[in-house]
Amino acid sequence: MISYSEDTIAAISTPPGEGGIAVVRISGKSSKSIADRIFHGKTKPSGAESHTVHFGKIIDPANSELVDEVLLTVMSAPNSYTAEDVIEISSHGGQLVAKKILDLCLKAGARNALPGEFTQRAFLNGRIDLAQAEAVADMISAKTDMSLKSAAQQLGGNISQTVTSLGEKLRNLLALLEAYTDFPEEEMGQGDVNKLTDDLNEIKEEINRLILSYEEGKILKSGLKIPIVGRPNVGKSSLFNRLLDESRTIVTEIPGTTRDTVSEFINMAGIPVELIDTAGIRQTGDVVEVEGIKRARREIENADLLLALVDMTDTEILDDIKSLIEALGSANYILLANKADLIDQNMLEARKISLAEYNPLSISAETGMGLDQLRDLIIHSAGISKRTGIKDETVITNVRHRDALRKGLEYLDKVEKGIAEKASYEFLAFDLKHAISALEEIIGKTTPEDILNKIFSQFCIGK
Ligand SMILES: Nc1nc2c(ncn2[C@@H]2O[C@H](COP(=O)(O)OP(=O)(O)O)[C@@H](O)[C@H]2O)c(=O)[nH]1
Ligand SMILES: [Mg+2]
Repeated sequence: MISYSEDTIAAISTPPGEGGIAVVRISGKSSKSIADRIFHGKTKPSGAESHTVHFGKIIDPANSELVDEVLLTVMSAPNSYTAEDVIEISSHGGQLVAKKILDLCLKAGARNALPGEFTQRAFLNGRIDLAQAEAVADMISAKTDMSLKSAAQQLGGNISQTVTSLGEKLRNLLALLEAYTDFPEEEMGQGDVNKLTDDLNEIKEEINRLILSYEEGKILKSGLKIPIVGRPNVGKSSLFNRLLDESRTIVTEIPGTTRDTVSEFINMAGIPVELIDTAGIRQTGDVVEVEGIKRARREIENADLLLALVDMTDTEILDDIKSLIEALGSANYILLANKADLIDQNMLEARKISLAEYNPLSISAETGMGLDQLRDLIIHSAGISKRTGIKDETVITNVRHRDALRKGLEYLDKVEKGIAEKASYEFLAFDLKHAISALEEIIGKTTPEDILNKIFSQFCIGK
């Protein structure tokens, strides 16, 4: 195995702030000798067995001052997170202690780790592939159990295995084609033509399924963005708060007080849902209000789904519905008639009949009426079954993976077309090779350096 770098890197791997413990992580050739210089216990880190934990003191070699009592973990190459020698020092919590220990490591010869550099080393040293490295970041940022499960499956290698097996199948076809490239005059036998087209179709189908799974995967990972829109005073903030089950925004009777947008993530049947309370859509001369409405428009453009709210007690509700629907254009929305608690049963039935064309769901942000149905509608619109949740099939959650699959599919289409048009074997092989390399970008075999750097720079420091 080639070691990726001569440098030894160090960082605080626990999040900033106060906590019970903080962890400084060191990785690289000199991690043990660096630990030897600052750690004083029964055993020297360099003499310790791999995967053992040692109690001792961190002492500043410059002035012999005690910094902290710590537990030090030794993990020898290649059985560590980075596949290099790794030392982890668990000190008392708080940024100051950890910062001091990190400083001592730097003075003793380590350098500050870049964001994601530990994971990058794990990748470059061949311990995990790129899709798995990305899964590490997804696990850290997962917002619900279901997003966590899909990231864990990716870290476990489900995408890597799927891609590797597709790559192997394509390489078999490539071998078949290359056998013919030495005899360009010879026509391909019917049996081989059939095998090639059948296999190609099967592979294309699988790639297509993966591409389509991104629609679900995207939702699992990033969730649904759902702004609540409607005229001032229809109850947007009340609904927002009710759904959040806590009061974060001011609910008031003065129209237009929600000047900006407020957003919050909630967990709906395993899907992370970002609810956004927006300022009302309406004409106004007030500058601040105008800004809020502009922002609401921006939210509408980026929305997965909108909750379009009207007021059941409003005598001009039909006009309001019409103008709201017009304002939303082609966006995907659920129409809600709020404050249904304020009108009696007869009136409610009459309203339902007169609004039948638009079929709004009657709700009350005040009493909670209709909100279970609303939640079901939202889950349904996400295309994820509430009962089964995430399937065991590989689901693509990363747009980079989807784009690589699309690129691979385009090349396979070319191969297919080429076979039909009896293109030269070399031509077919050329496109097939491109398809393979597009797919293998997913696991990092063929990924350009700049894309690698971009992926790892999005990690936090210490990971
Ligand atoms: N009775 C009743 N009052 C509601 C309901 N939803 C909102 N309200 C009231 O309507 C007023 C405006 O609500 P608010 O949420 O601030 O509307 P927004 O301007 O659309 O955000 C407040 O006085 C709320 O208490 C509801 O379902 N039933
Ligand atoms: Mg409001």
